[in-house]
Amino acid sequence: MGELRFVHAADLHLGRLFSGLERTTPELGRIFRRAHSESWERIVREAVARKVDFVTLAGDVFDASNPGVRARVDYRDGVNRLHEAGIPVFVVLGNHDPLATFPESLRNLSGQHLFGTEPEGIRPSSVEYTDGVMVFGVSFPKTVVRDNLVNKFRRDPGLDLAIGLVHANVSGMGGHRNYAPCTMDDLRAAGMDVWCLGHVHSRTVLSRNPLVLYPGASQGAHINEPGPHGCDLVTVNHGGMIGTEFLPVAPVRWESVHVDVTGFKSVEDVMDAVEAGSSNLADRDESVRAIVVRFNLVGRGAPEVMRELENRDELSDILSDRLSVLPVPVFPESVRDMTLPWIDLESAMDEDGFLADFLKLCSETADDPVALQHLIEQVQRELLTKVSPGYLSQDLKLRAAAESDCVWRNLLDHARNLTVKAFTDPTTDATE
Ligand SMILES: [Mn+2]
Repeated sequence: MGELRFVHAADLHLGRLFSGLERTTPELGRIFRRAHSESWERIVREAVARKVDFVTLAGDVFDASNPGVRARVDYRDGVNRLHEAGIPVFVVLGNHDPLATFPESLRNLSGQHLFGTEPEGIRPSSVEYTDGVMVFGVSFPKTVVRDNLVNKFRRDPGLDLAIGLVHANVSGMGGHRNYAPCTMDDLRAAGMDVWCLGHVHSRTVLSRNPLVLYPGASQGAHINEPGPHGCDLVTVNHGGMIGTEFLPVAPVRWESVHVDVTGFKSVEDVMDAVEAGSSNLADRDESVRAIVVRFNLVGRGAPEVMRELENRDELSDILSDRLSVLPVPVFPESVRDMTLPWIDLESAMDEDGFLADFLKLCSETADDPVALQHLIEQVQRELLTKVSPGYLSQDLKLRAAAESDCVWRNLLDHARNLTVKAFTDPTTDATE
């Protein structure tokens, strides 16, 4: 077998719009509206420029099961460009774009192989020695798939290279709906050399041999999908060695930035610090055209400064104006007050009254494993019934959180600080 290279991408979510980014300039608005499509255009450009043997897409190509015209046209244009360059596309569908409702007009595009709802193996016609290489895939028939799809895959004997393509949740990865669940053992048992997966939106390499790869969503969609996003270039060399390289393509980057406001005398100082913290965020990533940032104010701010910062809308407007002219424009997603209360918590605890009782309760709960566990269970129960797991912050990804009391202590501290600030008047309790 000669050297083989292909691009693997997943979770393009074409047609998805960012919510909450309406208050921006027309230029940034256009970048935001086009971000998901542009990430797909760049995947196509990378594949053509690198003359890869084929492209694989592992589900959630579209954000909606009935995608709009623009998303359909953008997808079709990409497949056409690849076809003109002699690069076939292998596609399986996921929970956002299951086969039952996949647009008729896109089912039989030239150069596209759309897998059905039973696993099958296809030999890429573009690859030399095609007999030795097969791509196996299966699509979601409908949105909710509780079956183990990976168990149905079987490698054909005599193949040099078997690639499995599926939208699935391996080992109940936190923060994602448990569709098409499977385990690492299931993946190994199927005998594939490479598993090209989709569903988990942050890039994750679960194993090198066999290569088990989630490339992540090609464009992060919100603050809990931060950092670079893109696709992977998978290479199989003459000796059968398999490697993969991440290619960043997302034009919009999400980031959280901590700004320590301790010692600042004015809101102007805070603005300058925020601007300084925004200017080098995309230093080494030339694919980024705009950055959306959540600013977390930390430390202990002077009461008069913090009071002025309470007008978040005005603050966001000013930041928006100042940061949109940076070389890589920055848009403030929000400004969060994570600062410490103005009062001294230790001495407040020694006094009488509601605040002291509240502080004692917080402190006792943090120190008592049973009480902390009780609180964790209560919070998780509330969150799980009301919030989609994708929107929970990294700290609340339940698997990690359950194993780490430290995460919960930090959250408890944060809740305590917010409550104390709500109950204390900075103008009378100013201690600085
Ligand atoms: Mn997805």
